[in-house]
Amino acid sequence: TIDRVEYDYFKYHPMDEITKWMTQIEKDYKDIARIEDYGHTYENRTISLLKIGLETGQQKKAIWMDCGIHAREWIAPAFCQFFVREILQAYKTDPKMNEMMKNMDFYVTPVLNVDGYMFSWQNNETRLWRKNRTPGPRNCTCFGTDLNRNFDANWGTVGVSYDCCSNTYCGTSPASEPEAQAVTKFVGSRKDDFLCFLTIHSYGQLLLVPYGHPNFTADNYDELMEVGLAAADAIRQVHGKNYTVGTSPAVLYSNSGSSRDWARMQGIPLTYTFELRDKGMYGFVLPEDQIQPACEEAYEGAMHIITYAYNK
Ligand code: ING
Ligand code: ZN
Repeated sequence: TIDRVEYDYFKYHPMDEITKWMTQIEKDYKDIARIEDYGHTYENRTISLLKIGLETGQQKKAIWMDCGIHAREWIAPAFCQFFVREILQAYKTDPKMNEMMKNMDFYVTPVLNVDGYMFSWQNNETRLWRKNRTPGPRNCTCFGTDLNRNFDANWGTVGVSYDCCSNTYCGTSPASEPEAQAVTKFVGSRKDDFLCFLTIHSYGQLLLVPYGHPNFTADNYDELMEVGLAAADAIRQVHGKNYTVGTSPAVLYSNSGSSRDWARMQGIPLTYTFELRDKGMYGFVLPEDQIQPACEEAYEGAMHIITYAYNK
């Protein structure tokens, strides 16, 4: 069982420990959890997810969650791991979760940008790395594409840079990056199954809805806002933290090529970006004593959206 793992969910973990943790989860929950490798990074590391749900022999609905698309946002992988622990525990004790596991599969990627995440663990100078680790094109000597500007969703139009040294460099073409291709292929091949697509970032305490482009409005914008605002209420009830809900242009600034916008354009109805704690006091270097409260509140927010999607 998970208790036997004795994994410390309230510390940050390097990639090798997260990989071992995934293997341990698969072992401890043979009947319900399975690792699926679905792509490779630029540096040829495996991109893996945990598929969690009961085998029914039928085509099931699905929930997508990815963490760690941006390297330095360490609270995000910590949240994906916490989320997995919580749903596996709830599955045993909560009849509602048990029922969900019969009808849906949860696909959780703890670290999408594996190369970038490992680079951010290298030393103090690399701790704030954001992008992946693809070398720049032609005579550009910088590294990395912003994976959340690289998806095929109004790619390269607003809130991006074509300078490969920029932190918001969008890459050479839509989904030019292997990490974006992996998600595009996996989710795109079964897009009708996914009820909801949650992509986890930090920081800012925001719940962002599509679209990042100011000229486009999601056809279910009202629903996205209503569900998002209720999720923010659920979050506030846990530790009193306020989350702001809205589109990127309404809340901060426009952007294009995000995975959330891509997923919505694929027809997945409920797609959200979570920006976890904090609001800038510690920023990307959120102290470990905030991992637990940050995860507890975000779990309630995520479960609100997932429950709505399930019951709809
Ligand atoms: N923020 C996201 C980013 O890709 C975002 C999402 C976009 C927030 C635009 C606000 C405005 O930039 C982080 N923290 O990565
Ligand atoms: Zn981010």
